[in-house]
Amino acid sequence: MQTQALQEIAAAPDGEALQAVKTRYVGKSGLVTKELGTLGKLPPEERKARGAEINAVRAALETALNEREAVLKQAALDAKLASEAIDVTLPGLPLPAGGLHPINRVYDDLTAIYERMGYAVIEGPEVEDEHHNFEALNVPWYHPARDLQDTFWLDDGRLLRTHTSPMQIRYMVAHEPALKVVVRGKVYRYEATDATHEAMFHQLEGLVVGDGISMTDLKGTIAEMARGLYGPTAKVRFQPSYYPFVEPGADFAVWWDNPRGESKWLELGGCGMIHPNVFKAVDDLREAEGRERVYEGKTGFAFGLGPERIAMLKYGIPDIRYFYANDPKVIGQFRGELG
Ligand code: FA5
Repeated sequence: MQTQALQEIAAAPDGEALQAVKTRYVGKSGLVTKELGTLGKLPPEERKARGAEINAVRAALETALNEREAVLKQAALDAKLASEAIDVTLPGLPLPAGGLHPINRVYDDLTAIYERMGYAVIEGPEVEDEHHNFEALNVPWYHPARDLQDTFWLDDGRLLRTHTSPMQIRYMVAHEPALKVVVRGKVYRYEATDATHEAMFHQLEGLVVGDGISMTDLKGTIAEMARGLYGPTAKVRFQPSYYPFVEPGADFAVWWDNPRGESKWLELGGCGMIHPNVFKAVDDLREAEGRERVYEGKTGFAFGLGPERIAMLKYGIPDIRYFYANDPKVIGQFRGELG
């Protein structure tokens, strides 16, 4: 029995099997235990020797059981550790990294150009009032130009700004000339979208006010921006246009001379010399706040452009709606690069 039991102990593959062997031999009703129970039936002179013999078997089995248990426990522990082991020589898991949105890249290019020319860079509120978005910009409520910029109105009578031009008013009310500033930020228009029009897009607005500022300064500034964006051979084109807050007004385009063979005139935005009515509206607002009237008689220019147009060509993105659809296949291409 001992030989048989020792073989079974040695062959037990895991703790459970070992426990079964233990129960079968040395458990309460195990084979060895039962053998001890038969001692009483033996004649007294045989009992002692037989008892010693059975106890020796029992001790041998218990020793073997304990040793086998220790071996199996260690093996189980080793297996668990092996399954949890980390190979520190493997390459690390890639961490998801963000990147600058293409519109912010274009903004950064543009603002760097204007900062070199001494402009301050500011932002302003996206929720505006009618007075700053239209009225003070020489667009009274009955003016047909209001239809050109269909508006999202809020319940309280305010609106989502349709352009960054209201910041011309806010900046001039708060600051005295001379000044040079560019505004960056989102604007909103209630219009059907297509490949080149979104209901939310961005603008860069420029404003320069001082004494003796002329159309020549405006053209030189736009040309300097074009060279900053597209290199020393960049060309600019101005065409007469109408915006109520400038006179004269123009639209400007930049020659996009591009290695992919997509060279063309890129219509970028509108510009012009600040209309005297705008300076008057600013002085009225300043006066209402107890500030000095300082703008009448000044001269200045302003411009506003859409960075989406620049980004679409620069990065070869055919549809403006890709910028804001949050499709990782588009935006993911700009991941990890911060330049
Ligand atoms: C304006 O918004 C004027 N405030 C610009 C201005 C400022 C003129 C200062 C004179 C002086 P306009 O509506 O044309 O103008 O828009 C300017 C530029 O914004 C456009 O040339 C175009 O690049 C961009 N833009 C206009 N509408 C959209 C649109 N729905 N989606 C994307 N870009 C647009």
